[in-house]
Amino acid sequence: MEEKDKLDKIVEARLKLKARFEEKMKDTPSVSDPRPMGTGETNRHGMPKLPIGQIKTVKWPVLDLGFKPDVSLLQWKLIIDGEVENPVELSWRDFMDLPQTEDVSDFHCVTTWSRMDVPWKGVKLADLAALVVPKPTATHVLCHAYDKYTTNLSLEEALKEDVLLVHTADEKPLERDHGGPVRMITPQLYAWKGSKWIKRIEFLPKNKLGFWEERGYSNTAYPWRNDRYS
Ligand SMILES: Nc1nc2c(c(=O)[nH]1)N[C@H]1C(S)=C(S)[C@@H](COP(=O)(O)O)O[C@H]1N2
Ligand SMILES: [Mo]
Repeated sequence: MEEKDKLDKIVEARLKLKARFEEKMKDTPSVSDPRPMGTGETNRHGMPKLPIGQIKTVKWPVLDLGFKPDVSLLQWKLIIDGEVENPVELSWRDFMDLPQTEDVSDFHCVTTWSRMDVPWKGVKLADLAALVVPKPTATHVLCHAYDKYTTNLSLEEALKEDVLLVHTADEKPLERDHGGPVRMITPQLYAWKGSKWIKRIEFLPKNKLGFWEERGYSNTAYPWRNDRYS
């Protein structure tokens, strides 16, 4: 297939998928909450820039399970499978050939720090979903990482425009400390929902709790509702 046709196909599939989840997306608290909690100017989704209980940080703290996998670009692969029509296994090259997105967004960690206006570059999860075509029965994803971490998301959160698999942050290749070569970011949810060192995205027909979600963190993780624990 011609490169352009391939891109057109991804864009078309993404729009179809979006249409399927549009109403549910509009109802998610991080865009629709009538009484969001927090302070400061409003962010681009109409929520207070600093969510309740958060403190702005300039430095970027590092949080993990005590083990930082060392994944070379040659070894790196991304599996996307489960409840999809067209499972794929992407090499680094395949991944970098996909449509690339730049965005600037905020990073809210449940341990009460927020890092504002981070410039990112990567691939939209929605574009990856368009590539694999989730079955009509798919409702959630479980992300798996090279360090055995997992975290779960509903599709109405996962398919948001600002959910990216990033390889670049602050105009530099994403550091291993922060999940490089590639991590996910979830600017509208607490940052534990964004898997560092991401390895596999498993589409599921129902919700399945991830590592922290099984250990008492919230399933939904809405920063403007102080939704930290379940
Ligand atoms: N693979 C993996 N991803 C992970 C984690 C982890 O331990 N392993 N920790 C999560 C948590 S709790 C947070 S707050 C953020 C921290 O990202 P940072 O270390 O880049 O600040 O990554 C999330 N993603
Ligand atoms: Mo965290």
